[in-house]
Amino acid sequence: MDELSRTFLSQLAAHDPQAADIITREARRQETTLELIASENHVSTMVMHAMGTCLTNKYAEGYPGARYYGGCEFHDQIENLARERARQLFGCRFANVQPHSGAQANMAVFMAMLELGDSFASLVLKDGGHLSHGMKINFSGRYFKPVHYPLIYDASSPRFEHIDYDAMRAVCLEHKPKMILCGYSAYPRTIDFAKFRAVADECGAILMADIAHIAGLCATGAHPSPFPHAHIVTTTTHKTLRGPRGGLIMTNDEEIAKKIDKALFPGVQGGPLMHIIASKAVAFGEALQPSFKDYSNQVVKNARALAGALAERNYRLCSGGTDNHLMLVDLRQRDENLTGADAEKWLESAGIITNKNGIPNDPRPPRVTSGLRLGSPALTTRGLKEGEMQQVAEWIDRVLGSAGDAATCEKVRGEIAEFCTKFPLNAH
Ligand code: DSN
Repeated sequence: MDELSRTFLSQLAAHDPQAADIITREARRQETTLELIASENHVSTMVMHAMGTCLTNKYAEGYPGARYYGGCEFHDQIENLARERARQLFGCRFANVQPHSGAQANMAVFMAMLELGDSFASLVLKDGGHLSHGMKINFSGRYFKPVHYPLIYDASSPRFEHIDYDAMRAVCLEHKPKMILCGYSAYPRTIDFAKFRAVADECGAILMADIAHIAGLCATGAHPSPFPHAHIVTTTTHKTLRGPRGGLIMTNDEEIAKKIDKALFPGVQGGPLMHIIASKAVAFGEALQPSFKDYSNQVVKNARALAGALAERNYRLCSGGTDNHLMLVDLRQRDENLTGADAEKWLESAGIITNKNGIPNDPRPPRVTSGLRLGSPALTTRGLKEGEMQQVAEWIDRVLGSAGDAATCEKVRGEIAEFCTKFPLNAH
């Protein structure tokens, strides 16, 4: 644990021992386990502590220079700093740093660009999409009309389980959606933003790229940028971008930027979380450093190394591998009875944190699944490299091969706790 957190927690222990104890045990959990959830990361000490500042005390509804409350001089400055750094990082003209989350960023875009009942196109949700891309009980599926484009499901195709761009075009030309969404939660391959834009132009649609998962890679060139292709880009700030939990919306179009600002506030949100915006500014500053480019490249190398090491142990990687920070493992080839739910549970008891995930055409229900989603961002932050990915794969296989045997899980847990001492958190 970093020094600042230690000092704070010892003072909190005197003030509120119950809360201090829970937070301390969570810190210990993070320190002694391997975090492989593709959407999670470990922020730096500075990003972490920028969140715990006096900026939380202020209402700053509105935008810099146009607030509804007095006393916002420094809130204007910090929000402008975050906006400027976001623009620089992604090479775009307008950034709104106020979304509390990725889902709220997406909601603001829907509100800005669509009317109730308008249609939009997105990937078949169970094949890697996100709930805010048209799930029936989400605002996006309840108040708007999603049409879905598929992956390639023909196992003989060299692009098996990649986006089917021809089918995407056909779906869009048939339904003429007002907006096309690309960007996913469990898609391990490069997204061809130019192809999406060509289809958007052909059918007169707006192209929205939700780069929540790959934002850090896009910012550093480890994945192609959605700009200039997408009209609107949304993201979270806490995944590969390694910032505080939050959202961000960007565009190059001034008219769209105005609509989005209005839709987010007062349309979707009230007071912005200014302490989080301060932390976003710090995180974007870190992401502008050359070392963040090295980090992002290593994230991709580590994912590839882990995927390769699992394939050697007879696990099938959906789509055949990965181009980014995540992989989707079809567990059935290793053991046809192995489910994602069991794998997640057994691995957690061994100190390996993952999430079960449906695979394309998964015959099992979402609470069971045949797949496991694994990602490299958090392990890369700790300093693990390709060599260590072999060891991680070996532990995963040992636990799953033992069917969660308690003695095996306990032994692996001990080995991992010992291993973790060599890769401390908050070393960056
Ligand atoms: N819940 C996130 C994920 O795990 O991918 C998406 O928002």
